[in-house]
Amino acid sequence: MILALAGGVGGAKLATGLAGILGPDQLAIAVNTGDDFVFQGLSISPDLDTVTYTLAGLNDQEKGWGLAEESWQFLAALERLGGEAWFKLGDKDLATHVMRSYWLSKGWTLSEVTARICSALGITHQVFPMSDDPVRTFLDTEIGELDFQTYFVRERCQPKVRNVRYVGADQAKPSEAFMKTLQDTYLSAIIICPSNPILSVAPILAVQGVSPSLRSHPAPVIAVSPIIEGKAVKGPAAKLFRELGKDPSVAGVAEYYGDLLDGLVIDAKDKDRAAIRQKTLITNTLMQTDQDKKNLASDVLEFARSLI
Ligand code: FO1
Repeated sequence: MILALAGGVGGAKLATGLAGILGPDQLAIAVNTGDDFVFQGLSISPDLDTVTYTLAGLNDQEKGWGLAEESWQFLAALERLGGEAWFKLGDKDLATHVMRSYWLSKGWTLSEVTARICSALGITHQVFPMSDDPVRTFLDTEIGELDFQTYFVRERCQPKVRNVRYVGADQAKPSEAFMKTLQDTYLSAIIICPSNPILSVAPILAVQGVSPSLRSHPAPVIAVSPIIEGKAVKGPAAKLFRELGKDPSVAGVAEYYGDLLDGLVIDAKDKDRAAIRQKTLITNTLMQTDQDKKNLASDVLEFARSLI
C-alpha cells in the first residue's frame, strides 16, 4: 500500500501517475481540505475536486482546476443578480458543489460525499479528505487576515504574507480511511506530492497525530519538490517561501520538511542541491504529459523501494 498526500494541481498529476501504475488496493490518496470554503451557500472542496476530476480524466488541463469543456451561464446569471463572481463556478462543476452541499446537509461526512463522487466518476482508487472535521487555512497578509480562497483567487496571491494558520487542525482527527491507512502495516511508502508545502501539505501534516504517525511508521516518507530552479511549477510556493524567510529552492523544501523526510525527489535541472541532507533522487519532475506523470510515479516508487 502506498499513501499519497496531495493538494491541488501538482498533487493531482502525481496521484494520476501513481494510479496508472498501482491497483485500487495499492494506492490511497489523502487530500488537503484547508482550502475548503462556503461560497454563495455552496460547500466547495477545491483540492478534492481537482484530484477527482484529474483521476477521472475530466479536468481542464489548461487551468488545472475545474472541468474540461465547461460553460459559464450559471456564473453570468449569478452576476446579473448581483452575486459575487470572483470565484468561478462552471455549469458542470456546479453540480458537484450542489450535490456535496445537499449530501452534507443530510448529515453525510465529507468522506462519504467524496466516496460517492468518486464512484459516480468511475474512480476506483481510494480518495479521501484528510479530515471530516473543518480545517481552514488563513493567511496573515499586509492587507489583513484573509481566508485561503480570498487570498488565492480574489487577491491572486498578490498580498505579502506574514504568517499562515491552519485553524481547527489541532482539534481535527484524520478521516477514518486516512487513520486506517496510517496504521496499515502493509503501508510501504508515504509520498508527499509536489503540492505547495505551506499551503497544501502543511494543513494535512497539522491534523491531529498525522506528523507523529508519519515519523513513527517504518515506511519511508518521500517528497517531490514543487520548486524547480527557484521557481514554483505552478502557484505561489516560491513567493511564499521568500516572504516567510525561507529559501525558495529545493534546499529550502528539504529544510522545510526536515527530518520528516527520508528522501526528496528533485528535478534534473536543479543545480542547487549541495545543502540537502536527505537522500535525493534526481529526475524529470515536470509533468506535462500523461507519460511524464507515469514516469515520475514509477521513479518515485523505485526510489521508495530503495529506501526501505
Ligand atoms: N482557481 C482560480 O484561480 N480561480 C477560480 O475562479 C477558481 C474556481 C474554482 C472552482 C471550483 C474548484 O474546485 C476550484 C476552483 N479554483 C479556482 C481552484 C482553487 O481555488 C485553487 O487552485 C486551489 O484551492 C489551490 O489548490
